[in-house]
Amino acid sequence: MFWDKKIETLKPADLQDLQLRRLKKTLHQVQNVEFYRNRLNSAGLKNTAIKTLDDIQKIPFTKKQDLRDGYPFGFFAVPLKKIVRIHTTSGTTGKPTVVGYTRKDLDTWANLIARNMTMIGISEDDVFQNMVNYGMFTGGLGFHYGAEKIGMAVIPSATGNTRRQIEMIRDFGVTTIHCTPSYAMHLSEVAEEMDITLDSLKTGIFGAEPWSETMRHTLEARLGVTAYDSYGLSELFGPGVAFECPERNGLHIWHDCYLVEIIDPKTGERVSDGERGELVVTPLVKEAMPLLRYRTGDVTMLMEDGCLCSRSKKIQRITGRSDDMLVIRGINVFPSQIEHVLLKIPEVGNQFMVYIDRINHLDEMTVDVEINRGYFSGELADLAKLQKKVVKELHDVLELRTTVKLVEPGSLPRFEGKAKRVIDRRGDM
Ligand code: DLL
Repeated sequence: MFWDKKIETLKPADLQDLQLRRLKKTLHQVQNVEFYRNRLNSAGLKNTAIKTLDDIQKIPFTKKQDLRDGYPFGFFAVPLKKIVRIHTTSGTTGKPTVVGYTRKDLDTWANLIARNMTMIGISEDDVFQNMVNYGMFTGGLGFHYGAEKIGMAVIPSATGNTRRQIEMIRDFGVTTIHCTPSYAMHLSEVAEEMDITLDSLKTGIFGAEPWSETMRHTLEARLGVTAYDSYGLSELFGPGVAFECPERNGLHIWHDCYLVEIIDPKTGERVSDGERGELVVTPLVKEAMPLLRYRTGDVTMLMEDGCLCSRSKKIQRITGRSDDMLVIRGINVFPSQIEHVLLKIPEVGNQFMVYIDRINHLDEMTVDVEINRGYFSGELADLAKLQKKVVKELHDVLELRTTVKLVEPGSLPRFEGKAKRVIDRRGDM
């Protein structure tokens, strides 16, 4: 199950040769970007300063804020007439980040997506429903063209109208779906309400936000799919950067296209394989918008063990972002940890919202969580017991006291794209 076997299974020495050649080309390409010309000049780095892959550590990091400051086209390394597509990130704070693609970039990107889908056995025999936003978000068009390249039947259903989505899966015999894990959860709830079992489904590709192993099991049981994790970010084309193989134990990140470093987010120093830190990537194949040592903000580690599939080093599933990690009364909390705890308690549903407030100078975390009627008696005494149980389980994992409110099933917001389950109101006070 290889799209490009030679490249996907390159021996380490050959891979390093290729990476170094591509890195040098990238360094040449960034000279077209004023930001990088100035950066490299002021760091005293001539082109000849980078002789080995390790020399890359001499180059300063590029941060998301740098890209924002370059709004809109400051990071383009080719004239606008060579750009054939523009995407932007959602930009939760400040200006969105703009990403440009040349024709060659779009082809490279589609090939990467095809690599990922082929790796998990998807072929031209499949019927693929792409249930993500088709606008500025890279997940829609990114997967669309990769899937078409393989030759399967692609249904560009995008988001919304969940009942219609479910009917299409049933009526068109859809075998593979792609969406955020939160939308997959919602889809499974609506399918249950409609009393429809989605028998044709085999594979679920889920990504664009962190999700836990518990969530994987829940989605697999409810939708009857094998669920795969897909990772990417707009600045590195979009989806397709890293993907699980059938082992489903870590994601293969494509080292021929992305030079990977893991750093301690505080010191900026590299950490060893097997140690957790922030993922920093230098893309090696981007034409329109080359980047050097881009800090993704995502927390992961390079895994030490090889993989049965003979592809190269994997990264661990992303546990969250170093920058949206919550610090509550000094304790670091990833929203994915909260989800992990809640999904293990059958009496509560899989929908929750977290609110963080500062009351009398103290951080307070409130978790609203839906009751699961199927598992819950409805007795008031049991309600109090359940509430205590959720508080305790959260405390055991987070080492943090929380206020838990049990709410009616169906009363919390549902999400079509990335879920926004944490509302930090501390800044509002
Ligand atoms: O989310 C691209 C994408 C689309 C990936 C579809 C996978 C599937 P952005 O909107 O730029 O791009 O957001 C990128 O989302 O830095 C991570 O913090 C987070 N993220 C993406 N995939 C995963 C994942 C797309 N599998 C940001 N696990 C990244 C955890 C993820 N977080």
